[in-house]
Amino acid sequence: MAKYRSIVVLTGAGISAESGIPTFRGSDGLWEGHRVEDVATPEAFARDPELVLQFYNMRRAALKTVEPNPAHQALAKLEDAFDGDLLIVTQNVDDLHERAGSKNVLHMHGELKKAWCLGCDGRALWEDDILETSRCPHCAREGRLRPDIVWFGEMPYQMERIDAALSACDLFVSIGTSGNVYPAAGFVALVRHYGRAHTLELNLDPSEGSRLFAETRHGPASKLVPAFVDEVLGG
Ligand code: BJW
Repeated sequence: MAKYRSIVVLTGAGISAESGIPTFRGSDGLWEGHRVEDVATPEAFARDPELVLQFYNMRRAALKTVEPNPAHQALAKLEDAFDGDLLIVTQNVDDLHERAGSKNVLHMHGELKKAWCLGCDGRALWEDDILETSRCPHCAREGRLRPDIVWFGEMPYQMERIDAALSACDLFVSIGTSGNVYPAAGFVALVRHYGRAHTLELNLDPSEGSRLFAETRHGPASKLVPAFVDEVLGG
């Protein structure tokens, strides 16, 4: 019997690194010389839509070549076997949690495989390239689609639901995130403020907020996460 009743797992780029998706701030984290901060903003999209669409088209296409790894699979196994509540809050825009079998996943920074129409505010599943000439499937207008991604300066999705889960959980686990980007980087402090949960970091190396966690384990997610899941399920 697991000793926890309500778990929130925050994931970042590090959990998908071993699937072959580059992280943002690693040595391979640049895209053709651009920092993510220069591409992932509404201002960059207004200035150079072709460049920004190309950045996301390339990453959407690359998704077809990668698979979930043992860390994603272990979290899906945890959700399946755990008799309490488990919510995965991911900063990742890939679909590897879902493809591993996780169901209770919240994409706070959006999803690569969705397009958002600035004309009618509709969202649509989008598997292929978004072009400046693409037409919205809802309102049929041309040239109003953007990737459904939360850029710098924009409000991440479902913050109220995330806050409710953080306040109710008794275990908060942060996996594969550098702790550079807010509000996600502030979740551990918030959980500590609520005062009821154990806090655990699983990351390749200490994150920016590492010292705020009650417990930290460092190493590759493909090893740390399955071991953590076995521990939780083993009680
Ligand atoms: C492994 C591994 C392996 C490797 N195993 N581990 C000052 C203070 C507070 C806030 C701000 C501030 N100045 C500006 C802000 C706001 C801004 C912000 O945080 N800026 C910072 C740069 C300072 N934030 C925002 O604008 C956000 N919106 C906002 O704040 O709205 C207002 C608000 C107010 C109040 C409440 C709520 C909201 C929006 C942020 C949007 C972020 N978007 C991006 C790009 C879009 C998605 C995409 O294109 O994919 O999201 S940025 C990019 O960073 C992406 C990621 O989701 C995000 C986080 O990166 P992540 O996942 O941590 O990746 P890395 O590469 O940084 O780290 C990987 C880690 O994995 C490393 O530690 C490795 O060691 C590890 N690793 N291999 C385990 N095998």
